[in-house]
Amino acid sequence: MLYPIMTDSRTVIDLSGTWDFKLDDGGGLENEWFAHPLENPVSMPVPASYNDLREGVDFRDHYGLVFYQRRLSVPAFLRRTQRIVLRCEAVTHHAIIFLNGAELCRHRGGFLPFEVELGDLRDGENLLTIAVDNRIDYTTLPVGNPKNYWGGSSRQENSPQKQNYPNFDFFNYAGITRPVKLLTTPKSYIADIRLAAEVTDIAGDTGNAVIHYQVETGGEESDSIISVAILDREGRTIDRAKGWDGMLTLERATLWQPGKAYLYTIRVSYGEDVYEQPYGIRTVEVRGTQFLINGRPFYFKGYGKHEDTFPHGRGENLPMNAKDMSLMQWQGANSFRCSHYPYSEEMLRMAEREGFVVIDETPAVGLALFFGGGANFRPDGTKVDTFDPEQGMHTFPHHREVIRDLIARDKNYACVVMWNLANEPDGAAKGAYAYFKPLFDLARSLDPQKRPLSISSAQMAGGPDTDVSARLSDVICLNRYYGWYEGGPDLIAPEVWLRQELQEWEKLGKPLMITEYGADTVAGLHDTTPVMFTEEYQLEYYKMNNRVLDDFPFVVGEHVWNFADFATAQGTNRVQGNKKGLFTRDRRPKLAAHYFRDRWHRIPDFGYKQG
Ligand code: GCB
Repeated sequence: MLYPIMTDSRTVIDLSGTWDFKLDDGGGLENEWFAHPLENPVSMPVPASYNDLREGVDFRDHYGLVFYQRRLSVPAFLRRTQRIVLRCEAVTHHAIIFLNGAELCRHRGGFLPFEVELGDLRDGENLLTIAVDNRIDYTTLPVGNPKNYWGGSSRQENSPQKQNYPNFDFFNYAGITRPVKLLTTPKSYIADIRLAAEVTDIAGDTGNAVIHYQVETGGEESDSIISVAILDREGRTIDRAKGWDGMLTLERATLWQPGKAYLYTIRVSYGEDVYEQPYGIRTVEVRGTQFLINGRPFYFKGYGKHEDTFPHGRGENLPMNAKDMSLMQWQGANSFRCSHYPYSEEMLRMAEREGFVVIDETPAVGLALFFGGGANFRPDGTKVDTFDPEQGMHTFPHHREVIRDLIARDKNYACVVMWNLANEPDGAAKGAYAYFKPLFDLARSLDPQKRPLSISSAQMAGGPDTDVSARLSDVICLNRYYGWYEGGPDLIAPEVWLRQELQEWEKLGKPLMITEYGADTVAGLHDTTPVMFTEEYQLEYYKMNNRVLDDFPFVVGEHVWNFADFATAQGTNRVQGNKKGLFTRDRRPKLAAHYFRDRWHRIPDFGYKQG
């Protein structure tokens, strides 16, 4: 799926702005709110999560549909000559699109783009309505619970007011969270480009590269020929080819490197249509216990993040993206994980330009009935397995869809070096292998670059003998909280346990990285004795954990949890959100942020461990 850009043949019209908005009263669809201008709407910015933008719990915790609406006029000359497509970058979680009262399409999933052609635009004004559904359950990703298993009281469960009960630890923000755009293309158009490079004779920043390309076209029949060219940063054409698929050859190509991005442009023409794809040439490979980028052993320094700011919620926040990138660079980090859902393409495009390494993740979080205790028992006391075909979770079809859509969107990014297919699934459960094996196979078959695959494993999935990740992942990714959930406030025994656990994983002969470790820390809480929740405890916690990680050559990276504090559902163990950030939610550093700054500037991107 191509990112929308303007070229000699294409336009993009951003529909961001203030839209009309109304919470459903339960009868919005039945009473066809989409067929007429909304009665008594409120103003709502697009893009943004709506939850924190008006006061009151009913608004913030609304359950079900909301309606967004705006009028739309499209110049007649464009309608005559071009194909007009509505593109939603992300609607969380499910969308129904209506144009002039008629349903155009439905889309499930809140973090990936979808497009629909607008064939029936009228002269003058058209009425565009997007109904957005925030309901989550055992068929959706992320997963919602039927009841509150996360520290709510039974009163809450019996309340007549229906609610979402996220089976995950971040606030269930909803709405039109990324831009809605109109894009136009010629009637015969370039639909997709797939790129993968083979690089040989790597020396320093260069290598000899052969880029394999495949172009897909769509729309009206045409006998036009596809031409492909690769241009360097100065706009010089380096090689050309013709046809649906083929090869471009570059001698001494400049490689895309962490911290030193170099992007070529792949220019594709087909009849009237022209598209330009930025492209970084690099290789990624797991060899033995090493993670190689351009043939050299890379060490991941960075974070699990969230798209979470006040008051936008998960709404795209370009200034904060820029600030985050700057803070990550200030700290000497080189990578982040898109925990726990695909991030906006604006963020990926920034990482691509800045040479920041990304682990791209599906929204498969909450795929475990072990959370909260009690979720996994039938009334008769027998256990329900997460992947029980009847009473377990039914996320498989949607999981397949999001893997397909994620790779369709992000396959050409050099910054994306690994696909993480799920966060903390019930990896030791009966049926876990049967569930995940086809998903790994699917991801491998779809990715033209055959990137490594992983799952971020929960402590409860156990060690290499029980956790399905041991059999399937190319890189073992562990979320571990030794010294917090495991053993905190003691930091002595947890150090021993972490060492013991890593010794077990080491026997597998695969590289391992820590994709989460952290301790809740309320900024401004201090003590001479490092007690839990103080900034001093967070610091000691990380020093202990890092001491262990440094002793294991097969550990190829450390991603702290989390880059910044973030909003969650309410519960007895969350103080206005999750406070494990190295930075506060408004991006002020805690003590540990300075410690990591010092540490990461001393750890090189390459060759830190002699694996
Ligand atoms: C985890 C989850 C993450 C939580 C974190 C925590 O293991 O992957 O979503 O926020 O723990 O802080 O408890």
